[in-house]
Amino acid sequence: MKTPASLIVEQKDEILLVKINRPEKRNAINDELVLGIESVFSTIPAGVKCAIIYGEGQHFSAGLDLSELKERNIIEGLHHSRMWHRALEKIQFGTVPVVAVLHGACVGGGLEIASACHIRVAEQSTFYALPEGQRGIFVGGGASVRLPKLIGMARMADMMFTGRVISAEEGILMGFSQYLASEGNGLEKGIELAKKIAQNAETTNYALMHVLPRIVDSGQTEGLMMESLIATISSSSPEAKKRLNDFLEGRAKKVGE
Ligand code: 1HE
Repeated sequence: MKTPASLIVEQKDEILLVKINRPEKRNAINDELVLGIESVFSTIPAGVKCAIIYGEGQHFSAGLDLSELKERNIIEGLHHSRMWHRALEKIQFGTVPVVAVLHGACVGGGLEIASACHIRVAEQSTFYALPEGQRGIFVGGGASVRLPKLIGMARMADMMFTGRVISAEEGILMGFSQYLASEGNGLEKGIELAKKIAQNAETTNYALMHVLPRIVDSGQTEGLMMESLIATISSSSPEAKKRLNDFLEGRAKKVGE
């Protein structure tokens, strides 16, 4: 796995911890980091069942490294945006679910990375913004596709029109993050969730990562057909049959246990 020093990857049993490690620049994402993210999420080691992405220092990420942006021409700009799309697709449509653990600034491209993950945990200090509006640019790392699905188009447009900053608590209410953690405890919460995710049948995690978003993007007729197909595939697996028998014979946990 080829990773720059600004991306630290550590495997703990079934969980891969991926840390953005550029705190002196507030984890601003330069090209090296984008390519590192693409490489890590394209080559998840065998045995890993869930990944966590988080940031070193006071912030998750200050977004795109603006110092690399100012000299780009049109065609370079297009290739750059498509590079982000490629890398973030590896997170969203890779081989394992990814939990984002957020704190401090989660802005611009940082918010785009978090939006590509499957579950978000926000520490109290987290704040969300899209400073692209104020910098005279537009989002280029997939936010216009992914963010409206989480918080709605009007809220995303407001963030860019007015520079609105969203707090961790507001982010929960808007649907951006699914869990709030006290300061310093986000990673622990992320690991707890990752361990649960790792226990699922792999076909269920696959369906949630790869089929559910396609169903949401399609019309009702195609969506319902895809649902029937994946429901039948999952329930026919030996793993599902074992889990169903375990419940029926009193060996499995009840809901909420
Ligand atoms: C940076 C960046 C950056 C910090 N690119 N160097 N993102 C933004 O517009 C957000 C810009 N950053 C900020 O508003 C603030 O830095 C923070 C609120 C995130 C943090 O504030 P603070 O007081 O903790 O740090 P700082 O003093 O502002 O920054 C420390 C250093 O990091 C400083 O460099 P230094 O050499 O003077 O020490 C900053 O210049 C540097 N730094 N953020 C480059 N973003 C796929 S397209 C996505 C498009 C976008 O993401 S646009 C949004 C960009």
